[in-house]
Order: sequence, then C-alpha cells, then structure tokens
Amino acid sequence: MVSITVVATLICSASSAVAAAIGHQHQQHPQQQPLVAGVEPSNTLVAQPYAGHRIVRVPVGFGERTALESVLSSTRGIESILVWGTSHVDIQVDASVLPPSLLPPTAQTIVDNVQSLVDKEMDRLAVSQSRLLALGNDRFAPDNWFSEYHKYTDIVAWFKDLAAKHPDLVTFIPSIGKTYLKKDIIAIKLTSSVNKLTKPQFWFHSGDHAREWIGPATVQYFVHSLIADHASNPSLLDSAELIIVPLMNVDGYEHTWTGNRLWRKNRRPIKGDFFGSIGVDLNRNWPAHWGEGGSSNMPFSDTYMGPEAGSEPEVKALIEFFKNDNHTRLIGAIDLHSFSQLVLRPYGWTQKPAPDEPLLKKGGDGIRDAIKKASGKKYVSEREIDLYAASGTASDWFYDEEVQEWLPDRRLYAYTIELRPSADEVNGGEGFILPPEQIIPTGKEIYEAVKWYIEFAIDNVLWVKK
Ligand code: 0X9
Ligand code: ZN
Repeated sequence: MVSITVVATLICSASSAVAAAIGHQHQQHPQQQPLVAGVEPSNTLVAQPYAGHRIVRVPVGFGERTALESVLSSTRGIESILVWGTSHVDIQVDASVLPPSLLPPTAQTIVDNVQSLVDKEMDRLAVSQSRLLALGNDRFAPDNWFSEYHKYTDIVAWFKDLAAKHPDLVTFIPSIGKTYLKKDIIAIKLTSSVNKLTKPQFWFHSGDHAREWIGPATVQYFVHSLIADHASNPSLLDSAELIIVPLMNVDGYEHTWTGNRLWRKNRRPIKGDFFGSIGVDLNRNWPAHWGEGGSSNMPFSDTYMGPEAGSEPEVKALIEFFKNDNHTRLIGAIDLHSFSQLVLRPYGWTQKPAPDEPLLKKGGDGIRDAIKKASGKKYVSEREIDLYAASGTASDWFYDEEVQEWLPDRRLYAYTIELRPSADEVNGGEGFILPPEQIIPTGKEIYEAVKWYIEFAIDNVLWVKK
C-alpha cells in the first residue's frame, strides 16, 4: 500500500515537472472552454479527445481520500477521477502530459487506450442505432430495445410509448423541471388502480452521473419487467406505487453521447475566474449536510459541490417533485449509480450510526442477497461512510432532516446502489463503458432486488417513535 505522502509527492512532482516544462497552467479539459451563457459549445465530437489517455489504478489506504482528491483534481494530466474503492482509485490520465514513469510504481494500467475503447463503442452505436431506427416502432420491443443503450430523446420516446400501451399502469410526466440547457427531466408513476390513493410509495432515480449509462437502462428494464409480470403476478403494483425519475442529469448524459463519454457532472458553466469550469456534481449538491466533507469547493473538480446547497436546477427539480403533495406515502428511495456492485446505506457524511441502522442494514443485506440469488453476482452491502465520506448526496437527503421535516412520522429506506461491473472485473475497460450485453442481466438482478426491497419495506416501515 502506497502512503498518501508518496502518492501525493509523486503526483505533485509529476505535476510540477510538467508545469515547469510547459509553463504552469491549471488543469483545463478541452470540454471546459468558456461558454456563451446558455449555449452548449461542444455538441460535436472532438476528434480523438482521448488520444494518449489511459486508465490507471492507484492503491490508496482507507481514509486517504479527502487529502488525495484535491491533489488529483488539480494535477495537470489527470483528466478525471473515475471511481474510488476502499483501497484504490481509478484515474484517467493523459499520458502525454503525465507519463507513466511519473506515476507511483504501484500504479497499474487497467485500460491502456481509452480512445480505442470509446471509438469501439461509438462504432457499435452507429451500427445499432441505424438498425433500430429501421425497425420503426418495433425498436421498442424488449429484445431490440434492451440490446443497446439509448440517447435521451429515445429514452423519452420509449417511456411515452410504454405509457400509451399501458395507460392503466403508467403515468408519463413530460417534465418535472428543466435542466440548465432547458431540457425536460421526465418522470413516470407506476402502479395499478387497486388502492391507488392509499398504498405506500417508493422513489427511484438514476442518471445523476452522466457517464453511468447502465443506471437509466436498468431502471427501464425493471419498469418493463414489473409491467410485463403484472398480469400473472399483480400483487406488487397492487400494493405499491413507484415514482421514478429515470434520467436526472440530461445535459450531462447528452454530453457523454456527443462530447465527452466520461463526463460526470451537469453542464452548468461556473461563473467567476475558474478556468472556464463547467458542472456541479449532482450527488454532492443536495441540501443534506452539504459541504461537510468528501466534496470539493473547486469548480474544476469532478466532485464540485456547487456554490450553495441545492443550487443546481436538476437537484431543485427533483426536490420539488419529491415533495409533491401527492407523494406523502413514500417509505423508500433508491438512487442508482455505477459502478462497483455496492448497496450503500446512510450515512455518507458521518460515522454516527443512522438511528435505523439495524433495519437499514437488514434491507441493504437483503437487496444484496436477492441479487446474489438472481444472478450469482456479488454486491457488497455497507454503510456509505465506510466506502468513503461524501456530503450533499441524494440518499442522505432521502433519509435525513429535510425529508424528516416533511414526513415527520417516518424515515425512508434510502440506498445508493452501484451497479455492474465490480471493481475487480474491470478488464480491458469495462467500467462506465459496460457492454450492452450486460443491460439485461443487470436489469434482471435489480428487478429481483426491487421486488424484495418493496415487500421488505412495506413489512418494516421505519416509523418514528414518538
Ligand atoms: O461518489 C458518489 O457519488 C457515488 N459513487 S459514484 O462512483 N457513482 O460516483 C457513491 C456515493 C456514496 N456515498 C458515500 N460514499 N458517502
Ligand atoms: Zn455515480
């Protein structure tokens, strides 16, 4: 295990050596050019934006994250922090700026050519998109639809089509609010007409982080499965209502299709002298102990918390929709991300155990076990803080004070689920760029987990004892 000092020293010395050679400038991504207000500059693919980029895994000790993160975020040649594990961090490095010889000796290259990985995906998408387009409305048939990832406008079309085909079960909400680039954030509600106004409600959202394509795809898969199985097994949609925002960060997601495949944040330009930085991490911006650790106040960082709690239009839209007058029966909320195969429960910002830790653990462990039973895949169930500290996250907001004030008689079963692949399976580049053959298997295991979770939460509501 390399100590923080060694990693930081090596990375700092790499940074300063390069800075000395080419004249010090702060890190600036090609996608982070200053914008004309409200105008998206980079909707065309930059030619070979990842030439010379590799993905490198650096072992780090638990607890070293906070100190290391600011070093990594501000080091020239480090393009993005991709994923933190408990004992490593995966970073995207521009080897022409920060050559491997300047990285710690323990750094292991897990993808040596990011460009070819993205090129392969884009080539495949070009072929499958024209194949699907030629199918007309048949492209929505499950075997066709779940064979590939889809653009935002196609995802919207799929949900509209679903609602038109199943008006008894699906309500399509065309907009719960607009993104910075004025795109509609859609939502759906899924339930049967039985006990419509009295049954417990569950919240699901995904796509906070633009590059995590498997999240919105998985949501679509379990929605499809719940509907397909309703006729033979009506009990679930008869006993629960699902309120779903399948794609929160529309602007970021679109940018991953047209500008930068590995973009994480939203696309709002940050005002002030911040080197043309764009974007806030939408899973650091919720008014839940915002800015209390594990997030960055540097706008160029991938975990930038934003100028204030709840500053981002996407977070505002979800909060407003969550607190809709018709959502007073919520008892659980899940935020789906990727990757690493984790079921994470509150808290993420403090070591203090959540008041409902035993039941939250039972729920998280049960989700893990339902997945294992469905597919054999191992997910780890743990507290968020035991992975790493983060504040201003969605799942802490679901569980904590603000929702408590609004629904004072209960707390929510709140989880963050990190989908496939596992950190150990990132061979040759799977990670955020997960092959589409994984959509159905991931969807199936999460469908089983969702069914188990809903039944468990209904049987064990977290009532607040007066
Ligand atoms: O860091 C995040 O926002 C989530 N991971 S991701 O790789 N999808 O970005 C996990 C947040 C979990 N919360 C804490 N660890 N506190
Ligand atoms: Zn994420």
